[in-house]
Amino acid sequence: LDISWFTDSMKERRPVAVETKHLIQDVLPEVSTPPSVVAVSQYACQRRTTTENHNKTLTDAFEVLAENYEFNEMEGQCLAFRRAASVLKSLSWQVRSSHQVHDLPCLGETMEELVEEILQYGRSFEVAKILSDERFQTLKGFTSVFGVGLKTAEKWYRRGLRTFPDVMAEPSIRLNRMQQSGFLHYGDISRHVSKAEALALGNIIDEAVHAIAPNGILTLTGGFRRGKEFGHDVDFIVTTPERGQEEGLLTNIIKHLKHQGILLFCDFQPSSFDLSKLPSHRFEAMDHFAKCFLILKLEGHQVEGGLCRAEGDSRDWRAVRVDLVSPPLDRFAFTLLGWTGSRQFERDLRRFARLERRMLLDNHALFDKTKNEFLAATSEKDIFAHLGLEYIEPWQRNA
Ligand code: DCT
Ligand code: MG
Repeated sequence: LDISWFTDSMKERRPVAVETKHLIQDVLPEVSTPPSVVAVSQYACQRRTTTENHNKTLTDAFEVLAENYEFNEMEGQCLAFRRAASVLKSLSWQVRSSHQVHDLPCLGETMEELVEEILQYGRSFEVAKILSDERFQTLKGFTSVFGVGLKTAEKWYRRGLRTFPDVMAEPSIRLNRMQQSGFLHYGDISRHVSKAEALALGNIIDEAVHAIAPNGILTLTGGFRRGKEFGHDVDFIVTTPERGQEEGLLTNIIKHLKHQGILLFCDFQPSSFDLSKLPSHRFEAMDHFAKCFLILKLEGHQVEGGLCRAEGDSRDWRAVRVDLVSPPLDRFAFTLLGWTGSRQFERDLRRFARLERRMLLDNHALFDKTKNEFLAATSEKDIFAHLGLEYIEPWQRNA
């Protein structure tokens, strides 16, 4: 019996995923305990989470509860359920009994009972109640519109509005430009973007970048960099080795796309990045680099295998959401790590840095509070090394 894979993974402290399951199942087909050979960390940045989720029924339920807590501004509870869902996503095995989650981090007694209920009845009473709740459904619908956040959705709900036509017919509502485009292109941008479509957009933007700056650098990030097959948008980082030119690069890319007639919407946010002001007390979620939130027109002939189209749609184009962020080159590694996500992975990277290492991490920099200095990095690997973490590949960051 060759067990080198086992010792190798122990050396890497990698959860002994699929292989262990197969090994145990091959030898003892009736075995009911999961291969919890390696303890699961409470931090997502110490777990390897691929896109393969063996516990989707459970994690979907946990995420509905988390979202409902978010809608009710119960942040602590929301985060607790997001964390628990993330732990379950990292498992290389399917939970078949609630006892199996007993020793997992971030899953308390209530959550164990919830797992028990779902495993026994195939659903949770509380989740079903939330899904049929009018307020939940309405807020979910409104916040699914590009440019509509929870505050706005809540305001519309309190005014008695329940549907998109209600919003359109309400004379006192003045939609901003982003929301107008959000409603205008709702059908297209609420439909997922495929990997082929993301690659096609990559080609279009790459051509724009190189028409402007021959040594410009375009990098795919976000969910597609993590190996997802589908996303709600496509995220890219654009930068240039020329110091201070990155913001100009972005505005010129926008001009280029406009000239091509494919720019359906653009919200450009200039850079407010100032390294001398770091580290700020609140290492905020959104970074200060120049960025733009776009809606682009993608044509069928540009996409290998064609567009993701709604049934009965005869157009040969669709609208797609694209985000571009443009950091200075010496901030690239931090931006790449931050924008690759997942959000849960990022949250835990920062929490780990703060609580376990007395360091502050965000999309701009890593600051060591003990040494009172910034730690330089030219790659994601450098940042993991500074944090004393094993390197986690992008496709293992789907926490
Ligand atoms: N991000 C960030 N700060 C924010 C929002 C996002 O640093 N305020 C990071 C985390 C994930 C990444 O940017 C991309 O964000 P999304 O596109 O929302 O997430 P995604 O993982 O790409 O998901 P999807 O596949 O649905 O686009
Ligand atoms: Mg994305």
